[in-house]
Amino acid sequence: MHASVNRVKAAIFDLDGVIVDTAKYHYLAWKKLANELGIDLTIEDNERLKGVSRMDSLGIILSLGGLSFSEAEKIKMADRKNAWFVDFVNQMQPDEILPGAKELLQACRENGMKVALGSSSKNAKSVLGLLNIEHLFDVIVDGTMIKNSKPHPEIFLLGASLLNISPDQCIVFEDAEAGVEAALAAGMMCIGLGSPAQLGKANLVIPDLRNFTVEDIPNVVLSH
Ligand code: B16
Ligand code: MG
Repeated sequence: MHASVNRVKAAIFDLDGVIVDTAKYHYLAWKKLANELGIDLTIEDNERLKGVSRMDSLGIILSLGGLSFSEAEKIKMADRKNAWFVDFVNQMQPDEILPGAKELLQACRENGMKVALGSSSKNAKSVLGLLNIEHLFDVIVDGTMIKNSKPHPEIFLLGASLLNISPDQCIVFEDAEAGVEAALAAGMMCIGLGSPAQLGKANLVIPDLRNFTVEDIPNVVLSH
């Protein structure tokens, strides 16, 4: 008998907005920068920044205001935004891990699945360190390791390859439209966390991980 090729053997988790509520800190820091430039950054605009690299996010904000700057000026702006973000993150408490996230990471591991992080953030490792949850990941792929940020599939394909698992045996948890697109482009199943209006392309959309257990992962074969 052939094993199903789509048996899910690995879970790849986005960080901001999936494991920890840092998405709100990215928003606050970008909003502060945007407001200084006379640009209004709404919650709706912010959806376009989720999962997107720091410099690409700045590009989207500047285009909202119809502004353009030299590369050197843009790097200074992005550095200022990052300093504000890091200040917020350094004040974060371990209870800011999103409900259900740690339990799901642990349950995946206990059931023989591989677990990876797939985050566009260059701050991902320090955030995991602050929360003391690095040990829950077999592989960590972050914004320092990739050339193309989401919606490009590079981040998830690198995660699968480092785990040594075929992409069609991976499932991705994402809160961003760009992240859902990246997972699907990588040939992976994707569970969207948030609103179906935003994440409708995902195979399944749930509000958060609160009531989601390892048994709810489609095509998973549990070892317990
Ligand atoms: P940094 P994720 C993404 O992380 C964030 O969603 C996005 O808003 C941010 O711009 C990006 O990381 C880069 O972050 O400035 O810290 O390098 O959602 O892919 O975990
Ligand atoms: Mg995210």
